[in-house]
Amino acid sequence: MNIEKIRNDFPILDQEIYGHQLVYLDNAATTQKPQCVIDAVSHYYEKDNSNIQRGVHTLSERATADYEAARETIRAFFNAKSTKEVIFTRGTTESINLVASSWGNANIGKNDEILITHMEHHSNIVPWQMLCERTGAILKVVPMNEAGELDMAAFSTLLSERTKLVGVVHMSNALGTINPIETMIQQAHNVGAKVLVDGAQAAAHMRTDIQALDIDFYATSAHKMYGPTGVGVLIAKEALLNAMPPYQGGGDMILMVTFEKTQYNALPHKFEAGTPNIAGVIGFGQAIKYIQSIGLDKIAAREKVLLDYATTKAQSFAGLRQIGTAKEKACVLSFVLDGVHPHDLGTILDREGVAIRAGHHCAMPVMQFYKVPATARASFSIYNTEAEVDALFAALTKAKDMFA
Ligand code: C6P
Repeated sequence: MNIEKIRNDFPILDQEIYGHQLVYLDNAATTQKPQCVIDAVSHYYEKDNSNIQRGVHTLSERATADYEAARETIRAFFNAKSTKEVIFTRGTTESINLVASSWGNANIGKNDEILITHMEHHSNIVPWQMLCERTGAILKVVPMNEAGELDMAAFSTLLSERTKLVGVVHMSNALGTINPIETMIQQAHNVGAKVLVDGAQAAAHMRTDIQALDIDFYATSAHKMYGPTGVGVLIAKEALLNAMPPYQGGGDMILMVTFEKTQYNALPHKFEAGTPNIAGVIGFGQAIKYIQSIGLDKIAAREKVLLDYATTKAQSFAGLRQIGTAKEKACVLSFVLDGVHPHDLGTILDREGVAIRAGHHCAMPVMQFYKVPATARASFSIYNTEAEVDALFAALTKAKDMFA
C-alpha cells in the first residue's frame, strides 16, 4: 500500500500547525476528505445544483440520478437487500432517533425492555431513555469488564422475552472495542428482539454485511468514512420500515395530500421528508467509492499495524494508563497520563501540530466506569504513518516534562 500516494489524496494534510507538520489523529471524531469527495460536492454545486425527485428539467434529472446512484453505491457497500431499505439522514444520531421515535412509539409499551451496553455513545443511550420516559419501558445495560469488553454471560442473562430491542455499538468510539455483534444478534433474535447496530465508528474500518449479520436497524455517518458532515444513513429491513409510521411529515414523503388525509410515499422516500442534503449524499457515495478503490480489507490490515505500533509504544510509556485494552479492537488509543489533565494534554499536543481529542467522547458512562473525568484519544486512519505515531509520543514526552 502506497501511503504517500494516499496522503496526497487528502489536501488538508499538507499544512503546518504552529510551525509543525500537521499530525491528524482525531479520525474517530471525523476523518479528512479526499480530493475526489471534495470534487464530487463542488461538481454538484458548479454543474448540477437543483432540487431532486420533483424537477422536470435537466439539472434536476442529473442531480436526482446522482443522488439515487449514491443510494445504490451505499446499498451495495453494506449489502442491504434493496435501495428501499437505505434511508438518508443527517447521520448516526438522527438515524437512531428515527428508530426510537417511529419504531419505538409504535412497538414499545410499559415494562418492555430495551437492552443497550455500558459503552454506548450518548446517541445510542438518550433516544432510548426518552422512549422509556414516554412509554414506561425499562432501559437495561450490559456491563463490561476492565479491558472494555462486554460481559457476554450477563448479556445472555439480561435477554428475555421482555427484551424488545438490543442497541449495540459495533466499535466503541471511546475504547476502540469491537463487539461480537454476530452472536449478539443471533441471541437477541432467539428471544424475538430487534437489533440496532451503531456503525458510526466501525463502518470505515471493517466489512459490515447487513444481510449476512441479519441486522434489523443499522445507523452510520458519512463524515467518519471520508464523506461530508451532516449526512448519514439508516438501513433497516423493508418489512419493518413499511410497518413504521413516518418520522417527519413534509415534502417528498407524500403521494397525495388533502386536508382530510395524507397518503404516504413508498420507501425509501417515506422517511426522507424535505429537501435532503443532496451534495452530502453525492459526496457520501463518492467516499464509499474511494474506500472501495483501496479496499476495506487492506485498510483494516494497515490500520491494525498502526494501532499495534502505537499500543506497543503506549505500553512502555511511563505514567500512561490505557483506557480500553480489549482483545478485539481497532484504531483507537484512549489514555490518561499521570499528573496531566487530558484537556491540557490536548492543548500542548496541538502546539506540537498533533491533533487528538480530549474529553468524555460523548460516552460519559465509560468515563464513570474507569473513574476518569476524560481521556486523551488518538485515533488512526488509512493516511496515518508510523512517523506520526512517533510525533505523538514525542509530544507526549514534552507534555510530561512540562508537568514534571
Ligand atoms: N462520535 C467522536 O469523536 P454523529 O455525530 O451523529 O455523526 O455520530 C454520533 C456517534 C454515534 N455513535 C458513535 C459510536 C460515535 O462515535 C458517534 C460520534 C464522535 O467519537 C463525536 S462525539
